[in-house]
Order: sequence, then structure tokens, then C-alpha cells
Amino acid sequence: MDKAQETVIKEVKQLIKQAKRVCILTGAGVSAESGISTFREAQDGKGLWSQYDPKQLASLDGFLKDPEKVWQWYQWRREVNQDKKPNPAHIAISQWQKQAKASGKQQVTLVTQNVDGLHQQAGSDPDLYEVSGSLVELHGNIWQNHCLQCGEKHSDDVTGTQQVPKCKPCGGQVRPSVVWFGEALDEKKWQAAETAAYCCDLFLSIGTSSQVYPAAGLMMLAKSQGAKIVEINPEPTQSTVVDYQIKGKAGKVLPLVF
Ligand code: BV8
Ligand code: ZN
Repeated sequence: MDKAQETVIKEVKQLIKQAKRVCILTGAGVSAESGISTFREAQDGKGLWSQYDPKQLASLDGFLKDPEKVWQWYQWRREVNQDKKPNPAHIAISQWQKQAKASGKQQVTLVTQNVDGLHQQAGSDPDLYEVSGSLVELHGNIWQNHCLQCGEKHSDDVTGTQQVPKCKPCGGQVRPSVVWFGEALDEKKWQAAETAAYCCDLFLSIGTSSQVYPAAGLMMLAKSQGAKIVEINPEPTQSTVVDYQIKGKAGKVLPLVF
């Protein structure tokens, strides 16, 4: 790592120590070192799904047009990801949250765009309504399902099926409990995320291309309130308000800065 990056890491370490309220936003890049391909590569490259645009598959009209195809895409993603484990990035974040909560000196809210559940597996607290030490799964969770028509939750009764399961109580179609493109985010979760970004004095954007809204707008919201902005990503992104840029993989960088 070059001298300049070492200096940035030292400065970020200091910021993290002094911060009172922290908002962390993670994206698919945080799960990359667990072997989960980032959202845009969520195809197998061998053509099984690569001829489809993920944004078409991850959408309500995609599901309504061809429920079987969308359901099978999610079953395939669950199958290829079921043995994936949290990596040092997930663990570093969850340990920091625990220390912050124990010390009572910092509030660290984790907002994730990821649906893989690895932050929760690493010990981040899924409690949405308590600001300190919480985890907000903005785009839902791929391991959960609910009925499109009546909202009834369905989980283990639908694993493994390739046909779109029918909801027992109402006969409706069961769908994965993720937020599709064109769908609104859960009100309470979005509020928790906005509050965390609005009130924080330090905002860390980790492993996200900052292209998907409204999540990508949280950084601007934090900046507009005077927060310091840190971005951790091996690639440059289109974010224009970053104060500290660490070009590196989350699994390597996070254990250094926390
Ligand atoms: C909504 C669940 C309104 C599903 C997902 C035009 C302009 C602005 C916005 C829009 C627009 N047209 C449409 C919109 C809105 C749309 C949107 O933002 N589209 C984008 C494409 C422009 N947004 C929506 O539709 C949202 N809803 O707006 O609703 C509304 C309001 C009221 C009533 C009705 C409607 C819903 C968005 C949620 C979509 N669902 N996921 C599923 O997963 O199947 S989003 C999905 O894509 C992921 O969850 C993730 O959030 C996103 C991908 O983003 P990233 O996480 O950033 O991943 P990406 O692959 O892009 O980048 C990975 C990064 O990691 C890279 O930068 C890479 O360099 C880095 N990296 C790689 N390795 C590492 C690493 N970093 C660190 N360490 C490493 N080792
Ligand atoms: Zn139902």
C-alpha cells in the first residue's frame, strides 16, 4: 500500500475513534470476498442467466411477465450462495458495532443494500428501530419469501421448489422478500436509514457503486449535514463528495481501520 493510502488510513482510524454517530452503507462489494458475485455479475457467466438483464429479473413486471423464470433465478442464487460465510469485512463491522454499543460512546448504524444476510450472520443486530448497533436491510433478504397477494410470510415450506409456490391461505403467488426495481422501499427501514445518514458525523460507503437509488442518495444527505465521507472500494465510483477515498478491498481494509 503506498504512503498516501497509509496516511488516509491513519486519518480514517482517527475519525472512527472520535465519531459520535456513524452511518455505514454497504453494497455487494462487501460480500465479494465471501464469494458472492456483485449484483451485476450475479450470472454464472456460462450463459444460464447471462442472457437476461438482472434489472429485468429483479423487477415486479419481470415477475408478473414470467413468474417461473424469476422464481428459478432466485432459487439458483440461493443455491449458489447457501454455503457462503461472512468475511473479515462483515466481522470487523459487527465487532465495531458491539464495542460501540458496549462503550455507549458511539452509535453505529449499518445500512446494507445486500440481501444475502451475511451481516446478520456475522452478528450485526437486525433490530431496525434502535439506532445504535442496528442493521437496516434496505433491499430485503433473499432467504425470506412472502405472498404477493396477501403478504403472508413463507420460508422453509418453499425451499427447493422450481415452480412458483402457491400461498396456502389465499392461493396467491409466493415471491422472494426483496425490493425489486420500481418497488418502494419499506417505509420504516427507509426512515431508519435516512435518520442515520442525517444525524451522523461520519458516513462510510463500503463496496457499493453508488448507482442504485434511493440508497445512493444517503451519502449526499450525510454530506449536506456536515458529515465526513469515507469511501472504501478498489474501483473509483461516481461519488463526488468523498473526503477520504481508500482504494482497497473491504476484507483487507476494514480490519486495519476499525
Ligand atoms: C424505487 C434486491 C421508487 C433485488 C436491489 C434513474 C435515475 C435514478 C434512479 C432510477 C432511475 N431509474 C430507475 C430508478 C430507480 C431505481 C434505480 O436506482 N435504478 C438504478 C439502476 C438507476 N431504484 C429503484 O427502483 C428502487 N425503488 O426507486 O422506488 C418508488 C417509490 C414509491 C412507489 C413506487 C416506487 C429499488 C432499488 C432496489 C433494487 N433491488 N436488490 C435483488 O438483489 O435481486 S438492488 C441491487 O443492486 C443490490 O441490492 C444492490 O443494491 C444493487 C447493486 O448495487 P451495489 O451493491 O453497489 O453493487 P454493484 O455490483 O453495483 O457494485 C459493487 C461495488 O463493489 C463496485 O463498486 C465494486 O468496485 C466494489 N467491490 C468489488 N469488490 C469489492 C468491492 N468493494 C470493496 N471490497 C471488495 N472486495
Ligand atoms: Zn397469500
